[in-house]
Amino acid sequence: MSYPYRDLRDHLAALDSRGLLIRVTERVNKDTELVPLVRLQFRGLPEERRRAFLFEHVTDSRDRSFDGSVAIGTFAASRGVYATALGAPLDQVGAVWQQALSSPIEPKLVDTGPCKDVVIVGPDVLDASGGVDAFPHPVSTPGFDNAPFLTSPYWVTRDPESGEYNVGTYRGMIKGPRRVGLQMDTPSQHIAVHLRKARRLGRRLEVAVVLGGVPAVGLASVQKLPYGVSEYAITGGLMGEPLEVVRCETVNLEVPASAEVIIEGTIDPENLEPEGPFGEASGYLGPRTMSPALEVTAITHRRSPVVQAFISEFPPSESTLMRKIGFENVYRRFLRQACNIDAVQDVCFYELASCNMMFVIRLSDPTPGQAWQALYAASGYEPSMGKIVVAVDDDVDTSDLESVIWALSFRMQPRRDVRILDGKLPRLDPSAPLPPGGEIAATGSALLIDATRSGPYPPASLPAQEHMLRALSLWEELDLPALSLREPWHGYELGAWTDENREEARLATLGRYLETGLKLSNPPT
Ligand SMILES: Cc1cc2nc3c(=O)[nH]c(=O)nc-3n(C[C@H](O)[C@H](O)[C@H](O)COP(=O)(O)O)c2cc1C
Ligand SMILES: [Mn+2]
Repeated sequence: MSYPYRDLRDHLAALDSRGLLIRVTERVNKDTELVPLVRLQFRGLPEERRRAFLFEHVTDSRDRSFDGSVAIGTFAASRGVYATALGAPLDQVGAVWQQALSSPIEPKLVDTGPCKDVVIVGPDVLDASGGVDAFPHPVSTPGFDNAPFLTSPYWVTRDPESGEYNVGTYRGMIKGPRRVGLQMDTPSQHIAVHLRKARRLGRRLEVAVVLGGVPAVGLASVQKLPYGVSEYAITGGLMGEPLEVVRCETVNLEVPASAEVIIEGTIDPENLEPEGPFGEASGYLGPRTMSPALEVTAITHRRSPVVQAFISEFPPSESTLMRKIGFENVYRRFLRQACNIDAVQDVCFYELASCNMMFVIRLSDPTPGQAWQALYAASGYEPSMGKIVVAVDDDVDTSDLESVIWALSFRMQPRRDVRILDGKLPRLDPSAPLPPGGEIAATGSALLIDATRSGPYPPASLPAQEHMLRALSLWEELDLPALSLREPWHGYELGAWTDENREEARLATLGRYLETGLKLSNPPT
């Protein structure tokens, strides 16, 4: 299977043909109206009814009009939108990710591409064109954010020592025609590693910020991959073919050929300046931090560019849904392959926990020790992720939090089954103790909970499957309302059940319970 899109525009056409795109032709102000309109569907519609938006007539609070449009929610307004971006049926999303992670494909260099339609180089020309501010970047949280931020950028950099590529999504504050602030959540972000190395070598770091292009780049760019794994190669894995890249004008970097906008420049790793605050996936405004800034040397773009934004901030959002799907696949593979825990079936992340704070690992018949192995290993993948990590058995439906609460309530004893680990990075967590300087430090902790059954259990107390199946046909005959059944929907044995229990239950279904009554009377009469 090869990837169906050459660029973002092909993907928008696919969304449109599936009824998943809302085109807005009315004038909409990007500084005040645009994101609030899209936000409403995340506060007022169920996920399956949410759609992507394309704003075709964008203005701003300075009464500017823009040659181009704004696309938002186009990767993950809903699971259907995400599957469309991946170019796969909904039930194949996991399989495509597992394939991409196990079979990356390196990008292919081509001579030129649509991202070179317009080339703007040099400080004076950039300033005269408006530079990065000439594009309709929306204000995400009007009333609280202090600027428009790039929310869907792919920051392309190379390891200053090895030359290896990294592509990561980090928000960018629009500070001037030639200046974009870079915010890094944690020192473990890969661009932060590149900046530390550049600083040690006494060099500036070359950067290209990509907007748009084939959607697969963006799905890889927000993914938590190990350091040294190239997101370009994972993009190729997702596409089943190499990503086409072109050379930049002013920096030694290659970028997706069909991108809408490329912002080239360098960062002085010695220079930090205030950035933010900005609405975050924690559901709160994030702090103002001292951060580096990109000094722009060139911009290249397509004619009438489609400027993409991710709707992020308060969860659930496009950001949390795309990270949920990504993380679930990365953690599953990590626990099963790298950590050798075959009992792991899947890992579920929760959008209201920003997909960083809480996750539940589902294990099938774990052997002694495997639940703790999975809990410690999952906690070890990334210092800023996993404040609450829970292990459950495979009869728990992790996508249904009520089912998780059932496991926590009757398969867990706090004194025996809970551990608290120290040394986590409390990312965007206002409840965490702040060290005196206000700098991020490992002052967070993690709660690990083994909520798997610790031994044989009595049966789940629902009627046995044959009786529930019979009930289902009766239900239909009686023309009762359509059901959507929750797991579990019938009883099943869990080890603690004897031949005698089984026989007594059988007799009861045959109406012969008085025989059991007699047996259980003292003295028998
Ligand atoms: C909408 C959105 C915004 C994000 N903003 C930031 C950000 O401002 N800073 C940051 O460090 N990570 C941010 N992330 C998370 C990173 O994209 C993620 O950690 C990714 O793994 C970074 O790439 P890396 O692992 O190569 O460093 C954001 C993710 C999304 C989906
Ligand atoms: Mn990376």
